[in-house]
Amino acid sequence: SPYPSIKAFSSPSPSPPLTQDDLKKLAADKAVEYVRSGMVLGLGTGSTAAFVVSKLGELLKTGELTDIVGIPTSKRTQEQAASLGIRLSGLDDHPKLDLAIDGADEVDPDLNLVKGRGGALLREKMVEAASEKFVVVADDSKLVDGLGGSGLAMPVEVVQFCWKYNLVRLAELFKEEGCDAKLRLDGNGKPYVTDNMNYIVDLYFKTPIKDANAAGKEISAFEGVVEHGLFLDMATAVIIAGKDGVSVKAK
Ligand code: ABF
Repeated sequence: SPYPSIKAFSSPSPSPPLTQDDLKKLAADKAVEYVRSGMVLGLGTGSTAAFVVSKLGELLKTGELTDIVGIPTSKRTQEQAASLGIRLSGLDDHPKLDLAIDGADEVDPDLNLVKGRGGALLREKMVEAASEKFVVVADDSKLVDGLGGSGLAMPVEVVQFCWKYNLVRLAELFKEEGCDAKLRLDGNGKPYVTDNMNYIVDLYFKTPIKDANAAGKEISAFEGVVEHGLFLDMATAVIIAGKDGVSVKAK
């Protein structure tokens, strides 16, 4: 035909929408911009943090970063980082970190967090509390108005001994929030065992936690509770990736 096809006039087809993994990677790449050579760095756990670790591996390989010491927050992260040739250490040798980067399950407007659905909350909290700066990486599905408001689990790590005793006490503590407490199971229907050989009781709330500060203190006061997933006043910045781009909220 003498006429050019309509296709020739049409604008290029729009790029496919970003997947959740694309968003996680965008947040991870932004966070890695905070990393400098020579830093002692807390390495988080979870799929978003895994993008951070692999980006660090790339930059060490190209020589854009040098002399990084990583403090992993789980055995999983330890294995990933080791496979990328990242030098690793622990809090005993490096009790002060320059920066920790990790994911989160919920982020509230004041940068308070729920963490630990990945099961690594104890080491995460220890490493992140020891860090001068703690940057959170997340996609925008993690934003909530109040902690516990996503309807997903808020984990509490408990010792194995008489775990049910604490499960019942935890459910009772959050009666007003309509709390359902469940022992976390692994893929085989057996109790999930953390890196520290403890169990996890997952708390599901019908309404957000009324006073997260008070709740954190009350949970910690239970004998046999090792740690909980409320990370309050710990994050120095949160990097959120959404379909409209990446935003950084800092304290
Ligand atoms: C870690 O990984 C945990 O504290 C949190 O539970 C989880 C988030 O995982 P993902 O990035 O895969 O959503 O940060």
